[in-house]
Amino acid sequence: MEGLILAPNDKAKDRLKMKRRETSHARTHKTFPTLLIGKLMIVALALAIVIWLSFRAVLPTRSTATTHNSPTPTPSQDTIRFATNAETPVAGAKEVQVTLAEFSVKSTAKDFHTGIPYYFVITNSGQQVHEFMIMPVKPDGSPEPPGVQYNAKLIEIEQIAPGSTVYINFVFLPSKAGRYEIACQMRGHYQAGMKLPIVVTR
Ligand SMILES: [Cu+2]
Repeated sequence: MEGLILAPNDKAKDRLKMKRRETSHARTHKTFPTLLIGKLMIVALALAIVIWLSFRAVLPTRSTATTHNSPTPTPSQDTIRFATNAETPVAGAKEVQVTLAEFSVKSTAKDFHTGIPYYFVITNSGQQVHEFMIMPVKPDGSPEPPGVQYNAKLIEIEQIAPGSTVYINFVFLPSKAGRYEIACQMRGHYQAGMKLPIVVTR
């Protein structure tokens, strides 16, 4: 606010101030490139921190997905099983034979109970590659939307070659009681009939 209303005898002082201000302005001009680089560095640093933080926020989800993708050697107490290799039956496991073909799913058991270890022996007796999935259906038995089915799947064994057999131990958790389908979700296979309703009770 200084300098808005000036007494005449203040004019000299004011001129002096102006001069000083000019000098400091010139000084600012001299250091301007340095200041600009400094500011840019701060902005870049802030950006780097923001990017790093957002990556950290995304990473835990990713690592969870990776964990689920890696086959577990022990019988599952978890909700999702991924396995492509052979397993031997755990003690007391009930064997269930599943046969995949074009385009059908057959199983020696359709009624399952929670808390019991099942040993699935899954054979692809067809000419094409198939997969073994256990995915939920609605309480009335109609399929959930594909996204819901896929996200809530209990087991997924992909890429079962023609003529090969895969083995997996699985325990249905009590919280997972409900209606499911053994299905193959390879392109068009589910629609062509590769689904079998099963029921899991407590
Ligand atoms: Cu299939």
